[in-house]
Amino acid sequence: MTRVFSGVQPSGALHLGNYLGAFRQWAADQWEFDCFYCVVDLHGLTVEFDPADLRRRTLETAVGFLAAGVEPEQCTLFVQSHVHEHAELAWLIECTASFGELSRMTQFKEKSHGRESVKAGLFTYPALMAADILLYDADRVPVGDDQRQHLELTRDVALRFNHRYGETFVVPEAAVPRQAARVMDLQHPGSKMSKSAESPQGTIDLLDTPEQIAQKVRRAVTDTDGEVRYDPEHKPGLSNLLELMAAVTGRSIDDVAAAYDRYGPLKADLAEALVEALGPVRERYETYSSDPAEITALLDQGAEKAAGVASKTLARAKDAMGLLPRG
Ligand code: ATP
Ligand code: LTN
Repeated sequence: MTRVFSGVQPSGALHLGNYLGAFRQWAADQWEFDCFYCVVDLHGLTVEFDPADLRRRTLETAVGFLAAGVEPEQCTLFVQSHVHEHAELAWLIECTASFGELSRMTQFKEKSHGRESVKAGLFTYPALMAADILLYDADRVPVGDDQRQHLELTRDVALRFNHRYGETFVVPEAAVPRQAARVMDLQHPGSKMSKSAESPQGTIDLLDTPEQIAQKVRRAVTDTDGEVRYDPEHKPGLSNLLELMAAVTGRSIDDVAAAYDRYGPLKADLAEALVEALGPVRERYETYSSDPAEITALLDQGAEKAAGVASKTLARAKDAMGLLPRG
């Protein structure tokens, strides 16, 4: 059966971009494929963090998966640091990837830009991500558009490793959704909607109330020419709203654009469609978060299952590279 792997960082409150660009697809994939979903807390160490916040957000992110409809009996849900093989394989990957190719990663360039002090782990981040994926022999990796380059690197490294040391890894493919692969910030439509956005008004949080959702959509930045037309380059704000409406209703962007001749009604209908789509997510979030002990137990089971797969792949990779096995 096709194996799926994906991960999300415990770096903040989950938002509409995460849901439409990632979680929604992951929840659908679980019925068709053998899915491994991971809260990548080790990746969370690559930027500034507070230890108590990290711990809390790791649990919240796991609840976010469940809220989005990921069912623990249907897939393997776990926390990255619970399976030590991730950190170990990452080192082997760091010794396979080159300094030059890691230097070309745009996420590294963006996140390190203008900073005085940048953690070494932020630079080697893609090696850890490649390890996450390769440990599970994943064929398919559903991610948003922003992660394409990391996936290309993972493929390059897997091919290089197999070529140098013998067939060891499955070479994965990115599965980027056709719609909503890049949901933009409602206030700054030139940037992607992000957990770390400057203005909270630009990001729709998965746990926003219907009133908050409606207000953020109403205040979304558009333009002054008043014409409803899909044109991301010249009309980024309005085009983002059209894309969101298409993603949330399953209609095509052209259909949506043809149905409106003014911005106001589009915004009103979009707010309503979002409230409807996110309502069940919020309800599930509340149900699950009322029982943290249950979440801990689920994550324990997930880690055990994940470790069973990961330990075999790691042993294979160490052996291929010529590391002396213990007697
Ligand atoms: P940040 O918001 O701090 O940039 P992030 O949300 O990109 O972080 P993750 O939480 O690890 O980082 O992302 C989880 C998934 O959500 C990834 O598959 C990512 O591609 C997807 N994703 C994130 N932002 C968007 C967005 N604006 N549009 C579509 N997909 C997104
Ligand atoms: N880099 C990803 C998170 C991530 C991931 C992974 C995604 C870490 N490891 C493995 C897919 C597969 C991000 O920032 N969205």
